[in-house]
Amino acid sequence: QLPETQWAQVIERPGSGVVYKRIPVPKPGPDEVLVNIKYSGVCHTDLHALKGDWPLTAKSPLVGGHEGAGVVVARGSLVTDVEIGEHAGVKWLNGSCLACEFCRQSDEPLCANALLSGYTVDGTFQQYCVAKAAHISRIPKDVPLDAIAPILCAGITVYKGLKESGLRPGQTVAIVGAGGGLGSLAQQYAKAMGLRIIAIDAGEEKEKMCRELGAEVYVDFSKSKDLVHDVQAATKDGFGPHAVLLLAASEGPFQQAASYVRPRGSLVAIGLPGNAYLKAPVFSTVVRMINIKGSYVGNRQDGDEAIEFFTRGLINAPFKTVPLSELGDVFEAMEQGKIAGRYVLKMPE
Ligand code: 8ID
Ligand code: ZN
Ligand code: ZN
Repeated sequence: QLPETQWAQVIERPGSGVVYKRIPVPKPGPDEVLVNIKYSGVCHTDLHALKGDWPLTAKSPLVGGHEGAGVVVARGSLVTDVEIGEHAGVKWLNGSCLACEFCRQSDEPLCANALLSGYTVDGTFQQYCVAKAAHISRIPKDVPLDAIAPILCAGITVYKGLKESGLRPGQTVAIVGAGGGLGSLAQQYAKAMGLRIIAIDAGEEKEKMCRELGAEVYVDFSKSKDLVHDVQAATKDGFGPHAVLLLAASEGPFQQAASYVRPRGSLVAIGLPGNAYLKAPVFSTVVRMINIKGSYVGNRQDGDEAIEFFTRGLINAPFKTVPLSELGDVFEAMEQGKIAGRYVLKMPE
């Protein structure tokens, strides 16, 4: 009783825009499930994929999207632990081999054979999406599928990044790109973890949102005359934040954060601007004992933990819902840096 065709947003060739059209409903393989997506968040990663920003080849034609929340409607013959009708999340990590050293040590995002939703396999900007059963996230039935969608990439990623930062309760985190999708959720996770927040982004709409989400200080990078000074001055002793979460989709802050982080502090690079480099002066990085690292989504356990923070009512970040057909407009607003928080697409009935 599943339909033969469905609505989807398709990138037909690299560099083309998205086309809203009907395509066939895919069939799950033996170890896969088919999820009837109800809502999908729009991540800046989807825009990077559209623009071909990264040194990583994407599938073509491609259905993007990797924050999909919906209902399991079919399963392959080897799938015994997922029931039809269960609520599930489809994430960036669509699948991994589960057998390599990284998978065995629960670093599945590092798997050389990982499948990436909305990049190397079709993602969640369609009504029916295939995912490896081992990698879907279970979503309790009483959780709203629109609000949980952004947790499936943005939430998991910032939660993992905060753990990777080594921050402890009472310490201060600077969140760069605090007004965006990842940034809005990072503030809620940071607050729930007992951290103090310096939010860095641009404009008054984002400032208002950041203050509501838990930021003690907002530094507007478009207005600040001396960002390094302003960020350090936001801490009581003037030594700066204990860690910096770099969530911006532009290179500038990746060159600057080492200058304002606290001695012995950490920079956690999470944003993925194209063709960008991290830069830090060797001398001060050594004598100030700065730690610089990357953090990439999260493993299955991180995913479940991030969802649990949400189901416990600790995570409340704003999102706007529009129909799947309006994805092109969302990308345009995102390109211009005009989105405070996240957009979530509602699939047609
Ligand atoms: O696993 C990962 N590492 C991972 C997971 C998910 C997303 C990485 N990402 C990457 C995306 O590919 C993207 O590069 O994180 C980045 C942010 O994704 P997003 O939160 O979905 O993007 P957004 O909603 O557009 O927010 C970006 C914010 O950065 C601000 C913008 O104003 C916007 O609010 N920003 C920029 I662009 N330049 C800034 C600057 N110089 C800045 N904020 C402060 N200083
Ligand atoms: Zn994402
Ligand atoms: Zn593997």
